[in-house]
Amino acid sequence: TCPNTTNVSFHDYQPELESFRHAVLHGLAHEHKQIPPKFFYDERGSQLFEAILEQPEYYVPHVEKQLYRDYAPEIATLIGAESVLIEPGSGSCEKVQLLLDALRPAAYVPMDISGDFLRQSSAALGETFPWLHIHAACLDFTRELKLPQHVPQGRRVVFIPGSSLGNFDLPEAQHFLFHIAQLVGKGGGLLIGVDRKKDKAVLETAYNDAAGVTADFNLNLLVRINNELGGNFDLAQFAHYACYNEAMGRIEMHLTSLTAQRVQVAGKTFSFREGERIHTENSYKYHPAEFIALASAAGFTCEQHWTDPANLFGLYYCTV
Ligand code: AVJ
Repeated sequence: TCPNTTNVSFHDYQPELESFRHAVLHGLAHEHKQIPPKFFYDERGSQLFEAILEQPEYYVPHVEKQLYRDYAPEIATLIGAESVLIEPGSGSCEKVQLLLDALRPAAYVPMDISGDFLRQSSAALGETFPWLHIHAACLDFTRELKLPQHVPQGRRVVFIPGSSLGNFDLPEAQHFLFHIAQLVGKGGGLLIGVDRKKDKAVLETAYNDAAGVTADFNLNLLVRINNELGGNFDLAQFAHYACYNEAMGRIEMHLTSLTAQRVQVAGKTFSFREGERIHTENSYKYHPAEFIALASAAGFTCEQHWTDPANLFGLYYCTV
């Protein structure tokens, strides 16, 4: 069969790829060694992340998808038909599919930094939903949020599922929400899924799955450094470590050096003490009242929020 993708347009804003080399050399030279989480997502890392989403302990996608199944009609009533639905970091466009039939937007604007992935997922979505007008935008949404030309008029609603906001610290998160408020304008909306604060054991289990997929995902960063930057990390000498920092309200992921050792990266030498860690990710959790306060500081009013029976995850609809 010949795929009909005439309902899909693609706009390449050629996102500037921040240098992995610079981030690693800079991050490892720091007294508190760190590498930003966005560098997890090379091809293997993206595959491992998809596998994390399948782990039973990582409740986030399971609970969130059920919220969309349960509340799609109510969400659609709040948003109204003929909206322009914008999804920064759309990835596989999986979750939006649970809303499209109820929502019937005038257009869907998936945004992703990975051009090939965006092309594939928007073409596939266009086949599943032949009535949907898709305007895909390849860009780095942490740097710029812009809509392609020829996107129709209509209430603009930004959709951020998956608790992606959790990777930002508070000032960054407020800044990001403020930019979204500007993009959607008066009358515009934000539909956002945000993980909640909860029992430490539940959180720590979610980031320490029994199959070890999250550990592989974390350690893949060292594989990537070895392959792309001529590194010589010995993977057997580092261990995945994830813990809930209750004072900061965040899951932290680290890679712990199991011995005192030296490692070469791009011709430079870095030494590790036994037990020294590389901080690779923060995942902030929010009580509903905390998220609502953050959103209102950025110019949003929370119109409605939903949670699952176990109070694990929060879904919010906010307007400007
Ligand atoms: C994609 C940032 C929402 O923090 O829960 C999952 C990433 N890391 N397991 C999260 C992640 C380890 C995820 N976010």
